[in-house]
Amino acid sequence: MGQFLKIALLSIALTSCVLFVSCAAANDNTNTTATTSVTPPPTQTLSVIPRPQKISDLMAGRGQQDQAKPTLKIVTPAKDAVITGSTVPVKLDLSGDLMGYMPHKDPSTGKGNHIHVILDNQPYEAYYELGQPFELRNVIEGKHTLRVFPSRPWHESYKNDGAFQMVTFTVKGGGDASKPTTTNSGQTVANNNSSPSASPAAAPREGKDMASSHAGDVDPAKPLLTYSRPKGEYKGEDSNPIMIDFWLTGAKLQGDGGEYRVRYIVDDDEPKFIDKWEPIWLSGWINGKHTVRLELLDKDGRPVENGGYNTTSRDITVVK
Ligand SMILES: [Cu+2]
Repeated sequence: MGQFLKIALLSIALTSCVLFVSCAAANDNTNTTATTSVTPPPTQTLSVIPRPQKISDLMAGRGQQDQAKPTLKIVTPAKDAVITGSTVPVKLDLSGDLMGYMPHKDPSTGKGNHIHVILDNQPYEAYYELGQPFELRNVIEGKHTLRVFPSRPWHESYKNDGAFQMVTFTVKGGGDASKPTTTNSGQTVANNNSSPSASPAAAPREGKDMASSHAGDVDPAKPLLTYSRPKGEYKGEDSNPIMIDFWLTGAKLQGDGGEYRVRYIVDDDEPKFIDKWEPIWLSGWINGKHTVRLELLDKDGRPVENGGYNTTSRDITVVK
């Protein structure tokens, strides 16, 4: 660069500095630190909003269904069953005070009541037609847990006694740990990838954990937080607001007369608390990948340990 050009650029720079400082002074701005031209990343400010009107409208169109008290029974796998092979048939029995509640996917909307089925601490899979078989395939060897509870078309769970069921079972032989565990309809329920031959660069499936899926040492008699929503990808109007919903067993929250709290952390934001066992709706999401973490805390604010299941993080994607 020529000497003349350097001097010319320097004087332009100096002039702009002087102009910047005088402008700042004129605006009585006490912060006169020079700014850079780097655009800060967009920030996200989430707020808790009341139950959205469109969900209240859906509820109004469902008759008495939202007052139903559906109860589930896990017929198979039986409690403590030992299953040889890698396919685990899941058979559920739905009863209780149903008031018109029945799982079924409406072919025209792709929505409907369904059961959330959770293998170990993986994201749930939806089970819509209880009359049709539901299988977990390529389940890897070892101890596993299965959790189920009824849900609404907008994925809010029923929270009555008997709605939630959990069993522990063991798989002998098991599937190929380098391949995902799926349902009979091909949905991934666990990515496994615990085998050294599995490619570490394998693309994560939407909203699915990358960890292999074994049961933690879960004690069903101890307080247990079961993460349900959010998961996966949220598009268009489904991305505002986004619901957080979970199941609680053996623990009553402070706002419900108990001593526990649920802490949630979105991305690197400050921790927030849920003190009543109800879904919350968060609005203000920006496009991109987000992490939602739910934890069960005791009265002293300490995480409650139960086989590693009481702290769960999920990646979700928002596409507006
Ligand atoms: Cu759902």
